[in-house]
Amino acid sequence: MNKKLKTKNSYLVQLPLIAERNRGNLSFCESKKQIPFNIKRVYWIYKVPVNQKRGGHAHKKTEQVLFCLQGSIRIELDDGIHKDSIILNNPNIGIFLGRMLWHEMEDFQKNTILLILASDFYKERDYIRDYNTFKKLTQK
Ligand code: T46
Repeated sequence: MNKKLKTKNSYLVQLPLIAERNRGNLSFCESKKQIPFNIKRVYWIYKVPVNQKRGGHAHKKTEQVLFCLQGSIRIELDDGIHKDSIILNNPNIGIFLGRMLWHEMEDFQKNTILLILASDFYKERDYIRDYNTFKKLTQK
């Protein structure tokens, strides 16, 4: 069951979990199933120093799902009106980030690994990296 959040265009993605006694766990996701778009890009973030923040931007069109495969982070979401603060610390539960959501990742635990599935190729022009610009666009 996916859980909606206060911020628009966002929800928690619960993946299938195959937990086998003595063999460990397996989770999976597929395009247009657990992931609501065709995956065009995969990237991962790791070896982030504790106390370092990342993110601090919104995407005009790109949609993404983030999974914390190891460790823990807090992700701060802001749609211009509502805010959410979510801890990601379960490889089985991701977060869908749709368009126009300001997001910051912080409180990285040591050795955290974040995996991100994206709906589009990397395009710097898809980023809004200035918060005031983001605010203006979301108040329209
Ligand atoms: C996001 C959060 C969750 C590339 O060349 N290709 C890529 O696919 C990506 C993602 C980044 N880059 C370059 C752009 C910058 O020169 O890598 C550098 C670091 O990117 P950035 O400072 O945007 O990294 P984060 O961790 O702040 O944000 C990243 C993604 O960029 C962003 O889309 O939503 O993770």
